[in-house]
Amino acid sequence: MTKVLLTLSLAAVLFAGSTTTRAEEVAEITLTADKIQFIYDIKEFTVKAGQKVKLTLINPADSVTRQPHNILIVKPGKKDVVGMAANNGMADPTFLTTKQAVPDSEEILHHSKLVQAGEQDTLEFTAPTEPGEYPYLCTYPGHWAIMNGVMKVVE
Ligand SMILES: [Cu+2]
Repeated sequence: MTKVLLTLSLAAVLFAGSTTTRAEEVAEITLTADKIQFIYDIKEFTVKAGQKVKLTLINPADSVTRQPHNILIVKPGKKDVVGMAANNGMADPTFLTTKQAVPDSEEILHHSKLVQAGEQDTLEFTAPTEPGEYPYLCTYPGHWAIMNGVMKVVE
């Protein structure tokens, strides 16, 4: 009888442990913009579907280009559409100020502000529940074609 109870309680502890690790663990990701090129230091990262994500973009204080950067996470396959919309955004005089270089597009899931050299911005969001490859890109004019990467969402 004692042995059965002991086995049951051990199973309960193991079960509780595994659920807390999976569902409540926050994925903390930090991307740093390059000092010279218009690229992020990380080309891809992986999160779990439905996981809480804390994503920080750092623009280094010793940036040589002094370029501002942002980060947008978009729907699968929509990097080019959003990038082109950013190119067109330049016609809008508020694009780099009020809009923070974020184009009007329904394909954008999350975005940061424009981060100046020596600053950073953190996005907190819940990862999509649908697994897939979600592109991220910087929509400061002229950057997105190379300043991009992929957030992989897995089960
Ligand atoms: Cu950029």
